[in-house]
Amino acid sequence: MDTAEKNFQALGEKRERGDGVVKVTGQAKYAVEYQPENVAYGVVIQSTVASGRIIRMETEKARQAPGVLAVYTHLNSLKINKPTGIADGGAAQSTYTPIQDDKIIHNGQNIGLVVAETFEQATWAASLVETEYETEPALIYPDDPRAERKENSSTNIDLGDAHQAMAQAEVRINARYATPREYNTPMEPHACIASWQDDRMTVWEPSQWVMGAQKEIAEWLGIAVSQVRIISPYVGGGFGSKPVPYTHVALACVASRALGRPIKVSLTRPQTFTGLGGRPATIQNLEMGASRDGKILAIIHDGLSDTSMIDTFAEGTNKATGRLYAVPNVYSRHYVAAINTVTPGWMRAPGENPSTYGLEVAMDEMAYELGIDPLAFRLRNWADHDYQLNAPWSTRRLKEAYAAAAEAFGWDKRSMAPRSMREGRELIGWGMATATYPVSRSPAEAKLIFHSDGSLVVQSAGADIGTGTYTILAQTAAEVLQIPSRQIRVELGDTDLPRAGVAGGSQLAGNLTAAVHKTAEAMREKLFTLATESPGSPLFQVEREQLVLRDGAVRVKSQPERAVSYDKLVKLNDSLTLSVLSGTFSPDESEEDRDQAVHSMSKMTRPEAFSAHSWGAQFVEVRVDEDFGTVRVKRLVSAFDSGRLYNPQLARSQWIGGMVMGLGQALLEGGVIDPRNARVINNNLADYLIAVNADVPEIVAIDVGEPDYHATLMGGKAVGELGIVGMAAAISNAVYHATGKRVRDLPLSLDKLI
Ligand code: MCN
Ligand code: MOS
Repeated sequence: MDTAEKNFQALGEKRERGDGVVKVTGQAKYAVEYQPENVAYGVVIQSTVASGRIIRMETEKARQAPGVLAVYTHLNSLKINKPTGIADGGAAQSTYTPIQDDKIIHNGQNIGLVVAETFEQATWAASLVETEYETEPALIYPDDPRAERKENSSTNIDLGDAHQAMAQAEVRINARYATPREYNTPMEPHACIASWQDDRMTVWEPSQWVMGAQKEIAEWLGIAVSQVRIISPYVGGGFGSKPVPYTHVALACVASRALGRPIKVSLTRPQTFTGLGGRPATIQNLEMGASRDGKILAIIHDGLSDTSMIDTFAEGTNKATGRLYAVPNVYSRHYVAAINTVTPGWMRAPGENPSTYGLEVAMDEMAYELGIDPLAFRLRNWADHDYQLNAPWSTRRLKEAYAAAAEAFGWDKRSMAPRSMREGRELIGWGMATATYPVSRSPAEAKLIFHSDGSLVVQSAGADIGTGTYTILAQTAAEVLQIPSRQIRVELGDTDLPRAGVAGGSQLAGNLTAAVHKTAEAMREKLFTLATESPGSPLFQVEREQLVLRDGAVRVKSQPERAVSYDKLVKLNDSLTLSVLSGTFSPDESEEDRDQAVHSMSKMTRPEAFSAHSWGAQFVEVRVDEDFGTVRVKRLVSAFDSGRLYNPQLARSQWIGGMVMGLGQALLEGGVIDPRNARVINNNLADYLIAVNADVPEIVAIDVGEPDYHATLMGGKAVGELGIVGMAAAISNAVYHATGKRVRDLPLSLDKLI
């Protein structure tokens, strides 16, 4: 028993990723690595202008090229129905349907698909298609006064009387902050295989949400959801870009149905920059008023993000504004501006990320205006409850986070004045910011199956996009059923498996550990029943209360050697397997309601009586070369409260992954749009820079959380997106401290510092 216990590694304990070995040894198959028989290859054609319409498309040369099976454009269109957008209770991020008409709304729009026997033949043929356009002037920048602006009222904040309080404030700051279009750039580009067979569509598609994909594809094709199967066991990263399929998937599906062959469509890296969105550009104006002694009295905060001509995607720049500090008067609005761009979408911490960029740089500016240490200024405005929601916090170990990170960083050795710390030619800058991310919840199901050899399988349709879902679900079942987590096989990412929602909004870990935990408890009951009610069981007619599960067996508590092992119970069950399907839906919920919950985000909720969020404190040291303006990040030291950690090793890896992505956002990332034609110029990983190993310094990530059972059943809070929140602000603040120069638009490239 002792050895088993040692290797147990149940929920809350460290262990390595279960999918690690299959990934690093190449055994894990990603979507386009499947090779269905008779597969053909599709290559998309993208528009080269941003606005107008197609007046001529010459496809004959392409059709005649070797190996070509078909060329689909709006001139010989295959029908694709409009999908329901996420905001309206559907799963589609964009309602754009390709090749249905001649209209061009953004540069790099998918306007055709060439299908051939090989990828090379399709690529060559696609280059032979000639397209002529009638162009119209494009709206390129979100602050173009001609761009239609819509208020995104769901994020309005009206607390107290901000305008009056502002007028009375002794100290005021007012500044404009901007972030550029940013791209998710997962390692695995977007690519799928669609296969229509026997009136069913099977799609291998890298997905953060297979049941959302299933719904959107069924809508595109005008077929029942049950006719669509999505297979996505492994995903090479998504970072918010793979919650839903995009238009190349629609094209693959209709082409497969028309040709009766599986079709593989892989976007090239450049095509991923316009085949889907990325984080929209944002512009915010933030005015803050405070008393001389450092109490914030009012915030007036207006933000803007860009969206496409046809869909409203809002990157709420005020998501954190009313929440981080005790500010009695807040007025805030967020607007979207429609321009000629692909519909933007989620990217790690949509909303919270740019919101804390503006707010947390403004906090630093105000701290300097008042001459108060930036950390002390934040503590002076400590919110003992959620002012915006007027609700108590579920847990908020942010003071502990500030203290732990400040101590580990050595913040007390900082001198306040800009340019006051240096080593040789290097200016040293120390900066900090606060991080936060909300806890969301959605119901889910899970199935547990014991086989007659005693092995256990855990099933859920949910995704593991590199986060650790495989591992923590094994750990959850291990804890309840008392078997080593490594002996449990977890199956994920397939619509044939039990219902689950999106790996998005940093909620899947909480949702699925809860569902597996409930299901494992139901399994435990079933094991007890079999042990006590099967005449062939050695524990026949023993009182249930006297039983426990331990070491792979049902045992009598007082006499642990009196036991019946799980494999025996499976046999007593008179079958080869013993399975339980359960989860966190309320038992009276209908099948339709359950379907709706996982095919849209309409059943996603936040804890009600309490305001539940994860928290963090991010501290950074930068070194700025005085002559060249180059910024190097020297140290990242953060402390986080994500409640209970289901696996501290994996949570840490998530946190530091977010921090590194924030470093890239601060210093490197930004789409460059050609002002002549609204084309993304740096549409590849050579020109669109993301942080690489050489950019990343020593990282310290400290856990200060404690279980929060108001937040989730298993006590954990959000992890996946937390680390990126506030990081760009902390780096900006450090650069100000080093140089005395306040840069308010990302990225902090050296041209802005010289
Ligand atoms: N975890 C934990 N304790 C908790 C919560 C989580 O130990 N209390 C760990 C678990 O290993 C869990 C992981 O953190 O698998 C992430 O859990 P969670 O915060 O619930 O996030 P999701 O499972 O919903 O994953 C999505 C989230 C989002 S929204 C983005 S964006 C993002 C992120 O995860 N994209 C990622 N992290 C990513 N990591 C990788 N490698 N690739 C991506 O695309
Ligand atoms: Mo994450 S941006 O919510 O997929």
